[in-house]
Order: sequence, then structure tokens, then C-alpha cells
Amino acid sequence: MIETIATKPFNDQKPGTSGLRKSVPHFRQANYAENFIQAIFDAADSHDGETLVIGGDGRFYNREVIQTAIRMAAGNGYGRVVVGRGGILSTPAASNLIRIRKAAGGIILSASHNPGGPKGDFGIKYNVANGGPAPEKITSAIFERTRTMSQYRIWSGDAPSLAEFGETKLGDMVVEVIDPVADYAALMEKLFDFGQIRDLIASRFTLRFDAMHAVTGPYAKEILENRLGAPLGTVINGEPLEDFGGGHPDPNAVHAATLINQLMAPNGPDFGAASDGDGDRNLIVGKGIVVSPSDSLAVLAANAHLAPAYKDGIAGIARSMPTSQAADRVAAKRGIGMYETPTGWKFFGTLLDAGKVTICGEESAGTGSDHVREKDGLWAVLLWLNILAVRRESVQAILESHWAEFGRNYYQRHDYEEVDAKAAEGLMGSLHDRLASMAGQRFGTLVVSEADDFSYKDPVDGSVATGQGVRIVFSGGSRIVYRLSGTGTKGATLRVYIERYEPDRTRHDIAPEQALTELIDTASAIGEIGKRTGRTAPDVIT
Ligand code: VG1
Ligand code: CO
Repeated sequence: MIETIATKPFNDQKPGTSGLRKSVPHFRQANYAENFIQAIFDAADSHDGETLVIGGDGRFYNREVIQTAIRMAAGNGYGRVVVGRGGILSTPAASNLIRIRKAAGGIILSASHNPGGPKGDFGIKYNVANGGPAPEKITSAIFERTRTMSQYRIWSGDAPSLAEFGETKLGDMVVEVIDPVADYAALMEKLFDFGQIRDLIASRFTLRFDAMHAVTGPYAKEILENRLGAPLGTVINGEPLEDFGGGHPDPNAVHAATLINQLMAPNGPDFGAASDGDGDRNLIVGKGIVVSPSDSLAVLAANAHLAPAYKDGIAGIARSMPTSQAADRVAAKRGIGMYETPTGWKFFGTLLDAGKVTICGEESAGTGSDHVREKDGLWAVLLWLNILAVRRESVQAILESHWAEFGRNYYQRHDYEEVDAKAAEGLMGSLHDRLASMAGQRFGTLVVSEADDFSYKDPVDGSVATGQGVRIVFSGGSRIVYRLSGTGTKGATLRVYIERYEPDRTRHDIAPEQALTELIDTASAIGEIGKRTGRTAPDVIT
């Protein structure tokens, strides 16, 4: 029986960069998740008899919300829910399923790289029929709807157990429990030359993949160990755990330090990689070298033609604004399109759908292609492996020859976490106030050539996004970008992105912190970071 339950609106359900993210205790307030899910269904187009994909990264509270979402889908007229066994689906696997099942959309339960557990974070994200994150038009409609929510519809009986494969009925709706890995693994096998990668792995090449006790464990074991023949134990921390083993499933220098240390050891593996909570981010580490995500995007774009799926070349590249301009140099040299979008994967969807770009990436360790409409951690790992299998060079050698050909964009991102929200807004506000008078100002040897607040007009659908980050560009092309995170759940996170281009190939082996010293100091001075936040150093440098 379908029940209509009365509820009261919450005033804080505005989706951020990637869905609605709050702490678990916040999400556990009565009707909090139900209100947001009803708002998604109300904002989505008609869904009578349509298919909905549901899955999550396995974090604490996942199962409860999945049960609720399934019962609410039945209460709202969906014809079928496709759900991963145990409620598990990585974000890219969910995107793929939406596409191949011609679903009306999907609900992904994840707070991605944020920590999990009873006191950790939880999140709900809606993806549309192309498999990608809902565009701003829809996330705004969802938010508007949450402000007046007065009732939601739900099937009164229990949802089926998700432990077994197969179909059951909930009222008129079919609930289909599927293997979360199979379709995704088949897609990867279509894109890449598994035979060649298998040969590489069977040679003396050694690799390690850190799943960080998050969702990619079962995917990586099936693909790397079962299908590509990597020895058992190649995938470490491969059991998804509700609290990610107490860790922080963010593949960066701080949280993936153990993996990085292994790769820095002289007798360590040749290749290391890690992914985040929901499997859409990737970290690539070669023996003795951590690949910066912006460089990874550029190298993948420059070498994609070595993998079967991209053998005819790529149509174009898109990157988020704060991502380094390394990829732009590849696009310019190859004569293909280059697009600069606001932060967040939702801005790549129209470009991918229109065939303007094939590869997209963000400095936050997200890379992907037109095979799905999300960033994809294991895809990036496999494309790297395919390139290594063809070139038979080390990761370090590939990077060095890339820099020699295109020049090197030295790059760092500095995060100041849990900053007082008022202080962070004050800092951004003060930057805005000074933007108009910034051009021509001198800081040490640096002279500002332009300064603005990034806004973007989508070249396909004409939609406009404003207030996407303050950019300060210096003569010579160096840049400092400031923006506030849209995924944090405590206070504000200030992100400062610093970049300098070095064409001289005799100067490509400087440590980034050294190559960027003057810009780093200038970023603190212009942002008045110490004075306004009380911080003397960033919490995380990536
Ligand atoms: C961060 C990253 C952004 C990424 C987003 C979602 O957003 O900077 O590049 O798209 O997380 O990634 P923000 O607003 O905190 O800077 V994920 O892996 O959480 O889906
Ligand atoms: Co993620």
C-alpha cells in the first residue's frame, strides 16, 4: 500500500558541488532523507513505469537509506529499481548502469572522500538519464522543492533484502538486485587492451592498488587480480567497510601516505594507485614519483590513442577552472578543443553529450571520458596501465618526456579545513572588493595581469554559473585561484590553487614547493590568510 506521510521542510537541503552532504547524525533526523528523496522525485521528469538505479559506497547508514529510497520509488510510480547487491555501486558503475538500462536516473548514496561511520558524513546525489550528475537547473529545482516539502509517498511494506540476486515485487514495482561489478568490468574490457595489460603484468612489472576500505575493492579485485592476472594481494584494503576502517578515503598525499611510501622505496612496486570512497577519484604513483592529478589528465589526453577505445584520437578536453593548464598545452599542440568549466563533474555533461570533448579532468584527482558521465577512478588506472603496456617505459620516464615536449606546469593546492565560515566568507569578500584594482599591482617579481571572479556560460545549453572562484593571473601566465569548497560539512574549507608554467626543460626537476615559493607567499599575502583565518599553514597540500 502506498502511504502519504506528512512532514515539515528543512531549510538546509541545498545540494553542493556533488549532492547533499551532511554528518550522519544530521541525516538521521526524522524525515531528513525522506524529504530530500521526495524533492528529487518531484523535481525529476515524469517517472511513471521508468527505471531508477540505486546504490552507494557502502558507508554507514547506506543500507537504511537505500531501503527507504526503494520504498519511496515504489510510492512514486517507478516501474523498476536496479540496485547493486548489498546496496553497493561505485559512482562510475552507477553512471554506466543508468546508461545501459536506459534508466530515468539514479540515486547515489555517498559522501565520496569524506570520512564515514556513525559520526562521519553521508550524502545523497541524483544523476539524470545521461548517467551524469543532475545539472544546476535540476539541483536548484530540488532545493526549491525541499523548502516547501509537506508530504512524501512511500510503500508501507519492507523493501526486499539486498543479499541475493534476482527480482522481487514491491507493489507494482520490480526490485532487481544485480552484481555491482559485472557490467562495469565488461565496459572496461571493451575500452582497453586487456591482453596487452596482462602481458605487462606477467612481465616483471609490479603494481599495488589501495581501495582504502571503500567501494572499489570488489571492482579492483575482479579487474586487476581476476581478469588481468595481478597476484592476489595486489589490491590492498579491498574489503569495503562502513567506516572505511577508520580512515579517510581520500587518495592524496596525506591519506594515501602508506601507499606512497611503498612506491618511494627502492624495492617497491613499479606502479601504485588508489581510489576514493565512491570510486570516482584516482591517485597515480610511479616508482619514486607521485603524479599530480593535473599532469595525469594531460598525460592521459596526450596518450589516449594508445588504448583501443580512443585509437582514432580524442575530440577535445575539458578541465575545471582550478585544474592546471597542462592539458591546454596538449589540446593546443594537437589542434583539438579545450574547455574550462566550473568545479564539479556536472559541468562536463553537456560537452560530453555534444561530442565536443572525450576526456575530462579535475585537479582533485578526478579523470574520466565519454564512456560514462562521471569521473572514474579505475578507468584512469586502466588507461595508465594500457599506456604503460604499450610504451614499456616507467611512469617517471613518461612524465619527463611529457614535460620535455609540452613544458611543465608546476602546481599545488593548499586546503585550509574547518575554517570559521564567517572568516572564510570575509576573506573571499575582501578579494572580491579588491578585484577591480588588482591589475597592474606588483608583488615581488610578480605583476598582476588580470583578476576576476570566474563565471561560465555553457557553450551547449547556454546556462550560466557565476561566482565560481577568484582568479589572479600574473604576467607570464602564473595563477592563484581561491574558492570555498562545496563538499565539506564542518565550517568552511578554503582551497588555494597555485600554478606556474616552466618551459625550460633544464628546470623540470625542481620540487613543486620550491618552484612555487614566491607564488605561495604571494597567495598568503593577497588572501590575508593568516590574519583572517588564524592559520599559519594549510592542513593538506596536494
Ligand atoms: C571537490 C573537488 C571537486 C570535485 C568534488 C566532488 O569539490 O574540489 O573537483 O568535483 O569534490 O568530488 P569542492 O567543492 O569541495 O572543492 V567527489 O569524489 O566528492 O564526488
Ligand atoms: Co568521489
